[in-house]
This record gives sequence, structure tokens and C-alpha cells, in this order.
Amino acid sequence: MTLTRRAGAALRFAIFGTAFVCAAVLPSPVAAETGAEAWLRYSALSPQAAKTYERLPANTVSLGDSLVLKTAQQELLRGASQMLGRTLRVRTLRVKTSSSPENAIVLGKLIELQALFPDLHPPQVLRADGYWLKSTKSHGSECLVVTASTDRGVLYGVFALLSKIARGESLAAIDITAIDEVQQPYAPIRWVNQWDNLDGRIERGYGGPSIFFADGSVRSDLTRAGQYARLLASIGINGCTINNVNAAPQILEDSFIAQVSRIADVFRPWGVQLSLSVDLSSPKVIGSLDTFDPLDPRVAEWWRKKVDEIYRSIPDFGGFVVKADSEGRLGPSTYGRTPADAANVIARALKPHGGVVFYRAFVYNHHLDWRDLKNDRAKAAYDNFHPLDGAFDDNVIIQIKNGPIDFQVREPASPLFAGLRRTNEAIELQVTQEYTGQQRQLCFLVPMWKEVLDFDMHIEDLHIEDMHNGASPTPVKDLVAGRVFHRPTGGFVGVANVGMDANWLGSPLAMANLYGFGRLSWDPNLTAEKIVGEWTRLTFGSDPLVNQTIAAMQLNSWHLYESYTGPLGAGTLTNILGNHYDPGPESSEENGWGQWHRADHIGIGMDRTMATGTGFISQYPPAVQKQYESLANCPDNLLLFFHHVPYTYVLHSGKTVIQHIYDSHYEGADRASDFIAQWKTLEGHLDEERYRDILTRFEYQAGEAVVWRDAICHWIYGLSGIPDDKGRVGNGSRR
Ligand code: GCW
Repeated sequence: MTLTRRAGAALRFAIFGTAFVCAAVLPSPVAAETGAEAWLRYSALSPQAAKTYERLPANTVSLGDSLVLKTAQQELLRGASQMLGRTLRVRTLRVKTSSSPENAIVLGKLIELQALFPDLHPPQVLRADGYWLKSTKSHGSECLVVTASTDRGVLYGVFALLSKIARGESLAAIDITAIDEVQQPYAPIRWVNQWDNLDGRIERGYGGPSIFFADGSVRSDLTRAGQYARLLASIGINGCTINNVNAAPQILEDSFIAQVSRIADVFRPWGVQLSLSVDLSSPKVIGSLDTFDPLDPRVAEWWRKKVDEIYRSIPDFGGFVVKADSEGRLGPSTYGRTPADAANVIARALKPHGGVVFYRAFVYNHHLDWRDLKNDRAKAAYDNFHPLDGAFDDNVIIQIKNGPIDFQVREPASPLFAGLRRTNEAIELQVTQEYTGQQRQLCFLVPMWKEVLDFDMHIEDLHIEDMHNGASPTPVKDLVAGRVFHRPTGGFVGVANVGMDANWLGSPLAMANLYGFGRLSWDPNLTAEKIVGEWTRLTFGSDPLVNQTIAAMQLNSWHLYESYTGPLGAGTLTNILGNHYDPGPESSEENGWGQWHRADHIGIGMDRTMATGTGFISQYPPAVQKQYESLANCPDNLLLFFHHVPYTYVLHSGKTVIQHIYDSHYEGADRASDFIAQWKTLEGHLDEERYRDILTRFEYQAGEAVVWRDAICHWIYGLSGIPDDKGRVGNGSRR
């Protein structure tokens, strides 16, 4: 293969036949199925399936020697070795005068590649992190090119190629004479947040202690942190905030930054940027200032110096996440300042280095007067941030939870997604199943996230005056909630909370949520079916029965969990003052936390209408207001989020509210027990370790569903005095 350099120089390059073969020791195939490998098991293909890939080039060449490119090539070697039993030969590139045909998988940035393959032009502009898999022939050589505008994009391309092989995508897709595929991320921000405390515990973590911290320091052994970065990179996640948003100020102490830089070192090969959650009062608590007023020049100077110091240790540092004026945390309100004042002072310190600030919109008063029926926590994010639209610097991103309350089993999309037009936004989704079964019960959250991401906000009805003020009109695809793309910076943040448990999240099945979060961040147009299909195949292999059964169970699991824990949009009826897991509907009422369902002797639900309620609905664009304001238009599954109705109110389904609650709890408990039978059909079709482990979980879940059923049915009967039509609850109950 002889190719002419684009620069015009007469140099000629070739893949040099005598170059060294990489001597790296490749890991042996997965022994015990602990779940540690998650979706990167790379298990050996059957000889027949491996044959499908026999035309895959036998060599690999990397154009460049950056850390990330080296990682990409190592990953390629590892995948080919484990799945295909092939040791790809690593070739180096040398100047050569004559051509030397070699087939190769060529890795490198497009700009480097075009020097070798002058005719190589991608069908579209490759945005940062996007990649192009392209087969090309040159002087008799068949090459498979994995290219991108950044090294990280090349790494993502390698992971995509290996995923295709692992999922047995047909030769049509992997045919090196035919492949021509560009994949671009939908948004630049694809981050996870970990809520890890420095003592090693994780807030709302259900997968063991922190992989980053123990006993107030960064762990000495960061092997797991590196493995986590690999998992994240494999699904396109490019940033990780390592500490709890309820941040300990010590994280910014000089001695701690030196420790944290060790974590950045293990992230870096995988293109994962490290970021930190910070406490806004840090200038006072760990600095020597007597204030943390964001408008005080000494405070600005403190942040500037602190940030400069961080970048000296961590040159690719990503930025900060801020939780302020929320759940007891100090914030700019201490000095009568706004979130914009607070975000901007930090943003200006980060700006010269390219860092960003994620300022969380989760700002609310948890001492609301519950007796005042006009009070409503759901209104807080919009009330606090909508008036500041346009006041944030361009490296500030407002991080908005998917719903207006707090990761409940069902909530409408936050109206703030439509309420910020001149401000960067990121949607915050919760991978860790805080209110959705805490990984002890199955709840695949992608279908729930899709409902928000696909929800039509009808933004065209709004902000006409914004356009008159010079803001550009929004293209149609931006009208959907949670897809925050009318600004150049924005995207997705997932609260992940993996831990030291071998299987990361505490349950092998829960990893579908982390995988799904990454895939949706890359492309929110993917369907839940496609995502779960990929994940199941990668995690459990190719047996069709296993794939169909597990995918169906995952896809049904959110509605099932909802059916016995959170009826009709009332919120998860859990113990909100305790573990957020057990049934505890009474704990929501008569306190200031604002997770009210307002159940009394006559009826249930929060009246959030504009006509008679809290007026929350007015925060939505007019077309959405119409949908939710009237009982006739409001969907049953959000009825109690928006309306207070008598128990005898008849739903669109034809059932009364009370009968729906009884029925859904009984049906839910029955369906939870069906999971056991469904799982048992897989005995002998997958490894014994995971078969047994997961069976035990379904048996446990079936019991929990009965506990929930009885607790909620008993509670609602006690309040309403209306027995179940089917005689299961109330006087004369037959069960
Ligand atoms: O859902 C609530 C959790 C808190 C969490 C908070 C938040 C980290 O119960 O544990 O604090 O949300 O999102 O800040």
C-alpha cells in the first residue's frame, strides 16, 4: 500500500511488514460470571460465528501515540483475542519508498488518516467524539478505518466495532468491503455523577462502598476506578464527577487535590474527564476568607487561584457541580445573591481552562408550610431559574432533574426544560434506583426516561418575545423535553453510584440502566427495545430464549414496579423520611418536604391546576397546560400528580380511582411473582452463578410486592372506608 501525503510532500508511507508485534499480555477470557465485566465480556464466539469475521484484517496500525489511541488499540487487541481467538499484529508506520500491501485495521484521527488515504472523505462533518467506520481499498490492501476528529472518537469507534462483533452483527455490517458508518453523539455533555462521600460511603448507593474513597482519603488501589472509566468510555460517557453533590469542602484542600489527581490519571486513558462537586461556602470554610459572597472580589480571586491550582495537577479537569440552597446546603441566598451570581463567579475561574460549571436546578425549600394548599415544591426549579434565563455565562450548564419533584416512579417532564431558552441545560437522570427498588427489585428505567425525552413541550407556542429580542427560532427537534440542544453546550448527566461490589450496582440486571443511560446520552432516538436488546446480548450471550425472556422482563419492569408502589402519578408512596424503599405513604404528609399526595378521607392527589390549585401547570407552554389542566385531557397515569379527586372519580379506563389502586396492587403482586416462573425457564441456558443470584432476587421481589400491596391497600382502605369490589380489601375481605 503506497499513499501520497496530502500536505503535498513527496513522502510515501507504507505499513511496514517487519514491524514489531505487540507483546502486551492479554487477559484471559471471563472465568466466573461475577458481573464485573458487565457488557464488555468479550466471550469467545462459536467457531462458526468467528468465521463470519475471518476477513477482518490481520494487522492493526495506529496513527499517533496518544494515551487514548494506545488504549483504543489495546482494546481492539483484547476484543479480537477474546472473541475471535486472533492476535492482531501491531504494525508501525514507516516511510518507505515502495508499496507493501497489508490489510489492516487503521486507527487514527481523520486529519492524520487523510495524509495516508487522500480520497477518504466522510459523508458528513465528524463532530467531536463522533466516529467513522469505513472500509477502503488502497493499492490492493483492504483496510478498515476507525477514524474521528478526536482520539476519543477513535476509542468510541473501536468500542462500537467490538460491540458489533460481540452482538454477532451480520457480515453485511462488518464486511470490510462494505462498512461505512458514521455515528455522532447527540450532545457534547455525557457525564455521570457519583454521590460518593470521602469516608467511602455512597449516598443512595446500593452497590457497596466507594471505588474512589475510603476513610477520608483517595483509595490507594484505584484499579476499579480505571475499570469503571473503561465501562463508561465503552458507552460514550466522557465525564465523571467523583464526589457527592452534598460536597465536603475538604475536597478542595491542596492535599486532597493531589490525591484526586491520581483518579484523573486512571480516567485519562479512557477519555473520561474528572470533575468535582463543590460546596459554595468553601472560600470561607477551607479558605481564610470571612465570606463566600459570590460578588465579593476576594471570593472571585479565591476561586480563580483554586481553579488554577487544580489545572496544574489535572490539566484536563472537567469542572464543578454545584448543589446550593438545597436540602440544607449553603448558597448565594445567604448574601441575597442569585444562582447566576454564584455560578458565574466559578465559571469565570474555569473559563480560561475550558472547564464548565453544572449548577443544579434542584433548589427548593424543604420547610414549606404543608397546611397551605397553594404551596408546591414542584414549582421551585422553574420559579428559581426561569427568571435568570440568559444571566448565566456560556460555560454554565443548568442541571435539571427529569421531573419537577425528585426521581419518583412517575413524574411529568420538568417545565424548566421549556423555561430556559438562553441558558445551557443538561437533563439529570438517576441510574441508581433510589425510589425505584434500590437494585433489589427490577426496574429498567430507559422506558421512563424515554417518556420524558420524547415528551413534546410545544415550545413553539412560547417565547415569541424572545425571538423579537434577538434569540434565534428553535428548530423542531428542540421542542422535545430534556433534549437540551438549542445551545451548543448541554446534554445528559446520570447519577450512577456504582460501588465496590463485583457487579458494580449490586445487581447484574441493574447494569442495564447504566448501559441505557450511556446509549441514550449518545442517541436519545434509540428505542428502549433496541437498547435492552443490545445490553442483553452483550451481557448474557446469544441464546434466543435468554435474550427474549430477559428483554421482555426488563421492558415490563418499570410499569410493574409502578403498579404496586406509585399509583396514577401520586409519587412513590415510600417512606420519604427514611430509606426511600419501604412503603410509607403517611411519611409524605404533614411535613415541609413537599412530596405531598394529599390523601384524606374523601380523595387523593395534589391540585396543581391553574384554576383551583397551586398553579404549577402554568409553568408549561399553553398546549401542555391544556393537556394537564382539564380532567378530561389529563392522562390517568399522571392524574394524581395534577389533580385532587374523590376516590370514586372514574378514570378514562372506566375504573374508579380506589378500584384502580386495589386492582393495580393485586395485579402487580401477581405479575411480580410471575417473574419467578419466567426466570425459571432460563435454567440451564445461562451460567449457574447469575441464574441463581437473579432467581433469589425475583423471589425476594415477589415477597416485597406483597408487602407493598397489603400496606398500600390497607392504608387507602383505612382512609377511604371504601372496600374493594372484588372482596380482597375491607370488611368481609376474602383474601
Ligand atoms: O433525592 C434526593 C436524595 C438525596 C440527594 C438529593 C439530591 C444527594 O434523597 O440523597 O442528595 O436528592 O439530588 O441532591
